[in-house]
Amino acid sequence: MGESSHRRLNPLTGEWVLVSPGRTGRPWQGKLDTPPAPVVAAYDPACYLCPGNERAGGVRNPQYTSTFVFDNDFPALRPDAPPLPRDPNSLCIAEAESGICRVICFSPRHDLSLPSLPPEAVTAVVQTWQEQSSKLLELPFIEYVQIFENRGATMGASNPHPHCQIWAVQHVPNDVAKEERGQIEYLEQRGTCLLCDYLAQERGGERIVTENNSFAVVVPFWAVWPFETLVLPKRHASELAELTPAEANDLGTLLSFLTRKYDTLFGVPFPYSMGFHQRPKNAPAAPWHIHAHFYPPLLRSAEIRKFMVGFELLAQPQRDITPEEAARILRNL
Ligand code: H2U
Ligand code: ZN
Repeated sequence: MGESSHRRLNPLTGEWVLVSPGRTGRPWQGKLDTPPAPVVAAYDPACYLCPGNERAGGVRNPQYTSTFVFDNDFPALRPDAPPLPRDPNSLCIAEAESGICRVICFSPRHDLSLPSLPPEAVTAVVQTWQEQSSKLLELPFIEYVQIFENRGATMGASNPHPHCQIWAVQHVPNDVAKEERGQIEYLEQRGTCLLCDYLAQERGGERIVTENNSFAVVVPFWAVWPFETLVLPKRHASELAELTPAEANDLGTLLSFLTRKYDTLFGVPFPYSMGFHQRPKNAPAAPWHIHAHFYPPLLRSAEIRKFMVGFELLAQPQRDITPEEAARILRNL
């Protein structure tokens, strides 16, 4: 494919990304982000998430020693959204959406994050994701559980204390529905799982970043963000709760390793949004292959980020550095 502009298809979503490798040398006189000051204190008396402190809603956190889960004090969704009237002739269509929003503190330590926590503490985070996910899916009004982490102020994280969020929702969200369609269509056409086949095709290839016994990390052929990665279990599993203790441990170790690579890349705590896509409650297991997406915005340094604006916002995503080049850089760190 070389240096010429081309577009690549994301078979999960059916959407195209424009790849323009010739553009990376262009000058930059635009916005420079100032790298965040490093977090040094293991405990911050002013932090809403540290053990023993009072949260913004007035509730006091316990003296937790591992992970700690609480209901978001400012939830985007509540369990009891009242039904809305529907006019079949109107183009203004709305539906009630119930849900539950929670926050998971990864650790009592204010100054650590996925890359600096001991790998076994990251495994404890994975186990908490598993427990929360299965508990929330048991609720009759919950159809899908989205776990995600916004890391860094540039990604909108409101607090440096290591944490992630869970939004459990009544309806399957857009991106998950798109990926579900892609996976179901592939299974119907080929009789096999899309992501099992994709991983088999990538194994040992130039887009693999790292792997262990149960998981592999790849910069997908269709990646949009400069250093985007896809984390895949090697065996077919469709939800977090299905992972065995050994697999949860392998996932913890892998996330710890991958996030350390990210932090090494530009010598700063690497900002990203990451999260898992897993089978919605009433979806079939055969096409659904659980995976995590890491979407980091940084492009060329701690200061220069990719903006999804202009053509990207109005027409189609575009990237400069090729996925193969990004994978090579990450692999060699
Ligand atoms: P983010 O950093 O990704 O925004 O997540 C922090 C969440 O924590 C955010 O959704 C919640 C915010 O509503 N929060 C509380 O529930 N209680 C607090 O005291 C502070 C923040
Ligand atoms: Zn804290």
